[in-house]
Amino acid sequence: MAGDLYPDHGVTGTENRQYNREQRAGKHEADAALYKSHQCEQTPHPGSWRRHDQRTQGPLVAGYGIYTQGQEILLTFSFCSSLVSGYVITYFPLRGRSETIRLILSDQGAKWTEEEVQFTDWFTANCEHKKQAVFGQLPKFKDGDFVLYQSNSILRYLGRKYGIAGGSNQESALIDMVNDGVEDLRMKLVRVLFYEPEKGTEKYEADLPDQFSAFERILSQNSNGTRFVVGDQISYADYNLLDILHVHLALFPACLASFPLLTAFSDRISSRPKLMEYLKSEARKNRPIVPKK
Ligand code: GTS
Repeated sequence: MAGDLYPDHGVTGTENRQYNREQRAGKHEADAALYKSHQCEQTPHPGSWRRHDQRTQGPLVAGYGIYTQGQEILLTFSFCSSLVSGYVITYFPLRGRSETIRLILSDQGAKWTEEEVQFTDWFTANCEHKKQAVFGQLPKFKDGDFVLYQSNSILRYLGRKYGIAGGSNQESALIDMVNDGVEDLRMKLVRVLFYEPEKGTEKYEADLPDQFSAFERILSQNSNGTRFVVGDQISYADYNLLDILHVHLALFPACLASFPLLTAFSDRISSRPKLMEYLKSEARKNRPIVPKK
C-alpha cells in the first residue's frame, strides 16, 4: 500500500477505484444501506478510514472513522494546536523583541508556545539556553525542528512564510527599509532605558517628533496613510511599526498627538479582529515592556 494511499480513505487508489466500479455495477448494495447514515457520496470501502477534524479556539480535535462491518467506529483524540504548528518562542518574560513575532502569529491565526527564560537563570554560568544561542542572545524561534535567532530574521522568515514580505523585489526592499527604521528607533529606546538609564528619558522624548515624522511621511506616501506602510497588503514591517508605537504610547502617552496618520494607523491595525483578541488577552497584558523588579 505504501506510496499508493487513497488520500481520504486509507486504501490504495487501485482498490478504491475497483470498489467504486463494482458499486456502479450494483454490487455492495448491502454495504450502501448500512453506510447510508454517514452521508458519503459513495459507500466507503470496508476497512477504509476517513479523517475528521474540528478546529476550535482551543485544542485541535481530530479523529479517524474506521469503517468495518457496516459501522464507522470513531477514534477521536485531541491535542494542543500549538503542537500542530510547532512554533515556540523562547524569550525573557517581556514583550521586547518577541512581541512583533506574537503580533504576526496571532493576526495570522497561528498558535504558539512560550518558553520563558528568567533573567536569574540566564545569567548563571551553565544556562543551556545561553550556551545554545547562536549569538548568545534571545529571542529564539522554533518552527518544528527549524531553529532561528535574531528577531528581524525571524520577522522576515514569518513574512515570507505568510506572504507578508512584499509582492515584488522592490516592495520587499521598501518593507525591509521601514523595518530597519523601526530597528533603529528600537535601539535608541533600548539605549535610554537599559544602557544609560541614569540620563533619563527627557531628551529622548523631546526628540521623538523627529523620529516619528519619518514614519508619518512614509505612511502619507502610500494611499494617503489610509492603509499600510508599503503596498496594499499588511507586511511584517507594519506589525513591527505597530509594536514600537504601542511601546512608545505606553511610555509616553502623548507622543503621537501631532501625528494623525500614525495615530490612525495604530488604531486601525490594532483593531484587526484576531490581533485585537490577542491585545486584550491576559498573556499580553501581563507581559511587561521593561523587566519587573
Ligand atoms: N540582534 C538581536 C535580535 O534582534 O534578536 C538582539 C537580541 C538581544 O539584544 N537580546 C537581548 C539579550 O538576549 C534581550 S532584549 O534586548 O531583546 O531584551 N540579552 C541578554 C544577553 O546576555 O545579551
